[in-house]
Amino acid sequence: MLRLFIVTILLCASLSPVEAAQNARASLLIDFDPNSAAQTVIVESIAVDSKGMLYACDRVSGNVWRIDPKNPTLIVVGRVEEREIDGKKVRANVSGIAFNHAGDLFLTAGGFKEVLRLRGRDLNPEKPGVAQTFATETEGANGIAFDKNGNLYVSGGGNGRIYRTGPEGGRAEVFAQIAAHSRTLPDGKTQQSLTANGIVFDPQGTTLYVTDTARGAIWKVAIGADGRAAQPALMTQSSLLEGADGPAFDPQSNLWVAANERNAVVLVQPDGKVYDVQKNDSKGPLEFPTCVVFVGATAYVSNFDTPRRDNLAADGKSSIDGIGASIIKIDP
Ligand SMILES: [Ca+2]
Ligand SMILES: [Ca+2]
Ligand SMILES: [Ca+2]
Repeated sequence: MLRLFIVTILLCASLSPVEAAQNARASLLIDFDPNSAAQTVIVESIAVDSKGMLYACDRVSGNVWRIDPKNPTLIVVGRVEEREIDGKKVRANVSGIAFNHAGDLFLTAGGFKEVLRLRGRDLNPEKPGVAQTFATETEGANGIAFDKNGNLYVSGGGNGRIYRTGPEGGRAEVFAQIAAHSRTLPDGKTQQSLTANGIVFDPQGTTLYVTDTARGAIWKVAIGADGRAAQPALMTQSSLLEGADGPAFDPQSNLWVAANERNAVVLVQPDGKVYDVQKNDSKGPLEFPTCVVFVGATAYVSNFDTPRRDNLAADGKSSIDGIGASIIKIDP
């Protein structure tokens, strides 16, 4: 037993970070609806608080859940409510979710063209808080990130914009622009034109990384000392990145990206080289993954389970294979 342990340690020590990631084990953390594999729950992204708890917002029920990765059950701690707009019920359609340094939770609401906020004190299982408007004029609001000064950044999906507000929110301004691009997916009909999808800051909080789902690419937007954006620079483009979303840095400063179209999670080295970490067919554990977050060296990935490309079920039209909306854990 001890020998096995020592051999394992030596083996791990000799692995490169890429090999270690590729040898990591992917397993289910939580199935959002154990009674169904259909899209009864729709979760695009996960957030992590300072204690390593996970948070997710379901578009269908509007519930904001807290999930303890050590004891994974769904605890409702907040709510996102529908609105009546021009006589119709409109869902917030939350895509991105992130905490700021003060411990408040922010959610991008593409349905409202807004960013919503839940104060940390209102994330309460006894009396779940209701998310309120924080930033406006964020059309297509999708990814979300904060810089080291607490400014809020929001991606605009298909319009390629990166919006920004100060730490107090309010009307967003266009901070940077990823050039438009559209691509016909292998099904011959779906147009993929999301050029500004998931966003994340580097560990220094000074360069914003943008996943370009349409091109299968990563852009870097450096922020100068004057707070202005440099021209977006293409970091890398790869067929492995088709469907890129939900980026996160691992402890070695490699960027992990959910490649939703490919049912894969990929690793992008600082030099731009791209490798598959996990990839599988429509049966999972990855089912159209859309977001990666880290707690220590463990990656958590949310499954959106859209019926497309490598996630298309055996029936050729649904995503009913696998278990549906869920969170997957990738252990080092
Ligand atoms: Ca399920
Ligand atoms: Ca996204
Ligand atoms: Ca599925």
